[in-house]
Amino acid sequence: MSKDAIFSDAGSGGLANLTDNDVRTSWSRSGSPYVQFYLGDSPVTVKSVSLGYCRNTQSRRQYYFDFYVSDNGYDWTKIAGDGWREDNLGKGHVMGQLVSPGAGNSEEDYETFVFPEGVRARLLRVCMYGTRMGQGSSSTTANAYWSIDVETE
Ligand SMILES: [Ca+2]
Repeated sequence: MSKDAIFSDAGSGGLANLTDNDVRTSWSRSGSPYVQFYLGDSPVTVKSVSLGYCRNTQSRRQYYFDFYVSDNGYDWTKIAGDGWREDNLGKGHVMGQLVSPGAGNSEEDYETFVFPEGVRARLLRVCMYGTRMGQGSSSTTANAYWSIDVETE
């Protein structure tokens, strides 16, 4: 079986920037893309997923997303974790930590989501839904990350 270790429905450009352990390189797409990780030919336990969020020079941001897992690429299960922040729009997504305005990326803007015990899968998707912008309910379609790290065992 030949599968890309990392894949996106929004194209492959820049995807390596998410897994290069380099805070200076990032990946961004507007709209509702997903980034998919191929975890192995047989299911592995997903321990956590960590996201590195990109800043906006002017406004604070909080990203919206969900994590889904699958064994076959057709049937997907949304994961809900203890203490994960719910989005402020009532759409049932997860909302990331507050990212302050600023230039460039920061290692501070990194958040780890510990999965419930017993989640095993061959594929994992981070489905992205844009960004809360500022303090109210305004949002944008920006999805911009400098890292996505999937920890398995
Ligand atoms: Ca990077």
